[in-house]
Amino acid sequence: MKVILPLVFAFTLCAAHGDHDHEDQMPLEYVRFPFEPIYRGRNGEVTADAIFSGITTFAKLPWVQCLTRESNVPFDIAFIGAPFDTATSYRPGARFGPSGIRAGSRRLTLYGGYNVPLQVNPFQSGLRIVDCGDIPVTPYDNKYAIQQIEDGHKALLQREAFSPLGHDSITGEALVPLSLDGKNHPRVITLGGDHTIVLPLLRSINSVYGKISVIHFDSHLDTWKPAVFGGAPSDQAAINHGTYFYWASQEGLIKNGSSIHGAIRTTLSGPEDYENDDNSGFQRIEAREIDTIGTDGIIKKIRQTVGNNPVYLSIDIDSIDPAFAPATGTPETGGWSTRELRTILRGLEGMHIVSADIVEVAPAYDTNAELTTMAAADVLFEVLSVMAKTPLGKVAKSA
Ligand SMILES: [Mn+2]
Repeated sequence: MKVILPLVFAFTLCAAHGDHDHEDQMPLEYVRFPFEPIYRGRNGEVTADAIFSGITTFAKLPWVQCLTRESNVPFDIAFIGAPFDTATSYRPGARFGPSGIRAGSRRLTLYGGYNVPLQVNPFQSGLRIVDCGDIPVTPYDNKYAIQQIEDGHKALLQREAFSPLGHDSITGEALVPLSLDGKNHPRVITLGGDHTIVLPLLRSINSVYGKISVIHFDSHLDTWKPAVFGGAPSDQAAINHGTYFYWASQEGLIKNGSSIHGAIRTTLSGPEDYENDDNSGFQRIEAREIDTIGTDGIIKKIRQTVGNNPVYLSIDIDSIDPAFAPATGTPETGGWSTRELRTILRGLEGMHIVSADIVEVAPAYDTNAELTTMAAADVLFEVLSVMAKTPLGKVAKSA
């Protein structure tokens, strides 16, 4: 089996890419076909590409220049980096998040990528999954950078997906898309960046899905009023990684009542921060609730709140305890373990996650063992697996 899997994967990618004219613009063979033994030594022996060698994309997926000369290449799920960290309140450094997370993801396909608890291999699910590199983001002008992120995300999200939606697994009926325009759009997984990037990402999501439910894992609320978080000395300073959900709510991007925070444990300016959070449309799960209701109880709360609504998933790496993920902008003790967050994410199977992100990974504060970037990559492996198992559609008559 171990011998066959890599060849199957290589064939799948090969077939998926068909005869598009971008073929000769793809980078080195070992990036396109991460398992395929392509190098033959002088005696004709085959040497498999090693997971620690080569140019690092997320999980060694094919690199497609989605925003520039390969903008016509369709895909089903794309990873894209948003290296922005100029709206952080404490430790900067998340601009290196995308490259750090990619480095932490190198080993994801070492054994083939089969997710045992979810019983799926997202890399062999038939979906075309690519790494689009990073959105160009200026570190000199936040307003301009936020626009760049929105435009870059829209450029990916607003195209049509590579694969058809397929049929409902129970009834066999054809699925129809959840989008406003009735088209089948791809899913985008963004590698942050500080959490401010979610404001332009939600603007992009809004252009395809309208008001969206949000699942937000974070030790912090991020719905703070600008006067409370940062003091808002200027209009631009008022948009930062503690206020972006306040603005998203003000702009009508968030579906009230079916959005929820998980892993909250921040201190507050006062109880009124929770009133403001209520007004921003969120329910809350405190980090400490895991001691009483466990991961099952947390999954249940999330599913009851969000239901079958299309949902955007935003994961701050600081939802995980700094013992497991120290390399982040504003660490808070008393968080969930990496294992607990991964279990909770697997519990989202079947939910309509339209796109996702992981943010606030600042590799400079990591241990030599790369704990945080590895945790971020493994968390995304769960998200990718859930996406691979759940088509982004509904049965027409339930519309
Ligand atoms: Mn946070």
